[in-house]
Amino acid sequence: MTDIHIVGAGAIGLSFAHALSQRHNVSVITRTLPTDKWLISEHLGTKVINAKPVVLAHTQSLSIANCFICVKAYQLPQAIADVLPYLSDHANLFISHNGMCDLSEVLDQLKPNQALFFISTARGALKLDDNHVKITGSGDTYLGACNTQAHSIIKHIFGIYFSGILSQSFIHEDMTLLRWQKLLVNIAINPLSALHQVPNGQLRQPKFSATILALLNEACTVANKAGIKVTLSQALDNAYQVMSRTSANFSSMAQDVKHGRKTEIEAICGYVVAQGQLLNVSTPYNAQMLQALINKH
Ligand code: KPL
Repeated sequence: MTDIHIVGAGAIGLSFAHALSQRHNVSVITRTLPTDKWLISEHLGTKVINAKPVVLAHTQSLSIANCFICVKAYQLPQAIADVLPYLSDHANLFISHNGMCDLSEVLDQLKPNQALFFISTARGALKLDDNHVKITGSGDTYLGACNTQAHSIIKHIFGIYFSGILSQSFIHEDMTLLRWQKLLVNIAINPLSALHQVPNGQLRQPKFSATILALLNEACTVANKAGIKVTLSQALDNAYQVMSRTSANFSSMAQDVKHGRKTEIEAICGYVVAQGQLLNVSTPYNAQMLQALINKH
């Protein structure tokens, strides 16, 4: 049993907190103390999540050995800056977010024995209210190593925190490919589900297929020009598989739009548009999604 700190009491943060609390001591770092206990609803019913809330500003001395940061792409730099001073010299830092973020600044700030991992998850999780999360789908979760230290311990880490804890979890050997594969799934699902306010499964309707194809075609062309070996047919297969396995879930972007929150569109379609400009690939469909969702902020 080890100590784990989780940053982000959103749907994914709380679903990880619950899974990890079966074997480890879990604390969730929050800005203010929650008013109620955190709850999770799964097919077996509703349970209290066995995790302790921690407010960093209230703690005198804290050494964090394992930290899972599950926040929005645009919150990542601040979340990392907040926990960095508390990380132990051999800390394992796990980040999980949608879209692409530049990790070079994070990597520059880590000490030689601090490991950085990326978690790509397609778990369907829905926040019912501030303290209550519902598991709505069973997508795969992948762990990838972002620095040398992480590479050297990934199998050991996977055994402690993933195997037998997070169902359908795997190690992925190619970090860059892993992040692109996740990006492609989010490009196919998030913007359309947000604009039409439909659960993921409804995107399988034929009326959406031409747009999904065009969005992924642009993104795969950009990826291929950048030297990333993805194929359009694989990207479509992955996206439709996630739609099926999380069919009842409202994507994180659909939920953000519904609640009037900022979305991650800049890190998703915005990334493809920006890379397309650099690589001379035209990306009108992604640009249109970017514009439509920026207007919702
Ligand atoms: O990552 C997701 C999200 O909602 O942001 C998927 C995998 C699409 C699950 O809904």
